[in-house]
Amino acid sequence: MAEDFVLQRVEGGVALVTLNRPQVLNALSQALMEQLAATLEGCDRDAAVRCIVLWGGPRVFAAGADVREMAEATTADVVKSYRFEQWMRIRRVAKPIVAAVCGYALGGGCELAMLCDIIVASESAQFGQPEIRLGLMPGAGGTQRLTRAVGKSRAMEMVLTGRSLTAQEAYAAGLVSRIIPPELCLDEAMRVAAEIARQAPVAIRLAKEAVLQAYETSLEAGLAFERRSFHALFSTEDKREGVRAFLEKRRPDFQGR
Ligand code: CO8
Repeated sequence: MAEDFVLQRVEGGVALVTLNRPQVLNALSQALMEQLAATLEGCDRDAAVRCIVLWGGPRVFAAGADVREMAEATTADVVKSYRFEQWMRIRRVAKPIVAAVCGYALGGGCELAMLCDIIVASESAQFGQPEIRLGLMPGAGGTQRLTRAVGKSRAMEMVLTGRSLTAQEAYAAGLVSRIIPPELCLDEAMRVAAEIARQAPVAIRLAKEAVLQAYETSLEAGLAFERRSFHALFSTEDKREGVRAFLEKRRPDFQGR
């Protein structure tokens, strides 16, 4: 029987997805990444799920790619491997993903947290790209997403020295949206996700796409993308329901139409 490296449960519109290789600090083996990509794609297709929380348990988020697995790999092996496709599949998940980061988020672990849409960090969180200490460099977005998130100088220092950011430093740099005591970190991420899950699903989807466009395009093109998405929402039932509920001073009941 294959091991369950990824666990999942759904409650109240929120899917909680848990990395489950605690004995190796959730090292991101290809098997784990395959299960993770498939699980997140499943959540994306599941109408009962409106938002996803990804966490690695109370002690660690993920200590990076599985170094043992990479030990003997050659350039040809990694070029031919399907591992980058797994990351692209996660990137294509349309529903919002909130990362709840307790403890280490290193290397691929930091890159995985950054692939999520919001990072809620425990006071114990540490974010780093230590690949340089292995004679490597980040390979799943670290040089790009980290630089956009924390700025060139800090990203350069982290990537070139392997030094980590504490939760406080990550918060000050804008990498994470909030810092929470360790025992409350998951609850807080679930609360944020539940709040997102109550919003209009089509608006949420277009809004996530529009924010991500800020990474991809010029300001002019991003503004045009935003405007078209804004226009599109005017034909949804949820827009009518949201506005009517506001005027009638009641909570909206969004149906995703
Ligand atoms: N891979 C494999 N096993 C790991 C990893 C890892 N990344 N991290 C920890 N482990 C294992 C250890 O080998 C150890 O196993 P064992 O008990 O069998 O010896 C167990 O987890 C516990 O680890 P430690 O005893 O080392 O725990 P400590 O608390 O002493 O240290 C650290 C914790 C500081 C996190 C330490 O484990 C460490 O430095 N880990 C490696 C961190 C690292 O270098 N990460 C980057 C890896 S490279 C990478 O992520 C490239 C990403 C590119 C992605 C591209 C994909 C397409």
